[in-house]
Amino acid sequence: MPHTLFVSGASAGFGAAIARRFIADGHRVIAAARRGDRLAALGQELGERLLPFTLDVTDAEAVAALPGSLPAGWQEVDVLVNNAGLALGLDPAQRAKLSDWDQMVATNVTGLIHLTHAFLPGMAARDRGHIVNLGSTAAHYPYPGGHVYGASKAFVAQFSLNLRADLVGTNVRVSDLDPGLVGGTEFSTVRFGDPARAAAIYAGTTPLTPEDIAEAVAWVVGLPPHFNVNRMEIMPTCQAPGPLAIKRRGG
Ligand code: NDP
Ligand code: 8X3
Repeated sequence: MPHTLFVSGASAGFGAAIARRFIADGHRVIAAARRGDRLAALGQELGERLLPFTLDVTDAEAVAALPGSLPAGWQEVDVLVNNAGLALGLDPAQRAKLSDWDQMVATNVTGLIHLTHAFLPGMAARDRGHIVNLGSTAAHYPYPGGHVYGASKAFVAQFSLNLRADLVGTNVRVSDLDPGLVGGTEFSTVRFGDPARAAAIYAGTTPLTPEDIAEAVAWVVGLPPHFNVNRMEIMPTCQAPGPLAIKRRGG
């Protein structure tokens, strides 16, 4: 049966790839992000089963108006993909900008819980639905400069499991998808504000792609209703968790 998905952060990267994949698989997608022109272009490309929806997930009022602010026929969302998110900066915590920390929390944590709060009651009432949250390996493996970004994704991982604790006994599923290095998105350009520095992150690697992430989401969502993926961690083969840091005297 075709699903109606709400994908946050669909104007670029993973979100656009997830929209393309689910439209190709016969579903309908509400594509949300701040850049309406990008969403309109995606709508032109993918046709009437894609609904462009301009939304800033940090706008609490606009998010609280959902799903009632969606057009008739689009309000019963089966799958919420909480994908909108960002990292800002890679300086050590003691040199980080407080405004960057605030924006990461507002988007990755508050935006995600507000969207969940808007759509979850309908899913529970219909006893059908799936929330797929985009976390990160940064939730589980600390790295220098990861501070609030990693912590925000740790929140996503734990929130996902806690939602499962409340939803057990219903047919509403929750999955936390935690990717490592993924190229072909705006993520590092947003993080550094410098395309050359962003490109250097992927130099000499074969990272995962946005289409790989869409494949993972399509698999998790396409599983039979009795099968819930709580958490899925994925990395490119060229990446692995590293050793703990040891600072040696004189080093
Ligand atoms: P991109 O920067 O390519 O895309 C991020 C998307 O989020 C854009 O569509 C952007 O759209 C949207 N967005 C950002 N802020 C807001 C906001 N306030 N309201 C609505 N939409 C917003 O990043 P990726 O596709 O790489 O990342 C997607 C998700 O996956 C993020 O949560 C990221 O943390 C996570 N992730 C990324 C990894 C990677 O290596 N790339 C690895 C692991 C996880 P717009 O600017 O138009 O609003
Ligand atoms: C994105 C992956 O390693 O840049 O979540 O934190 S990483």
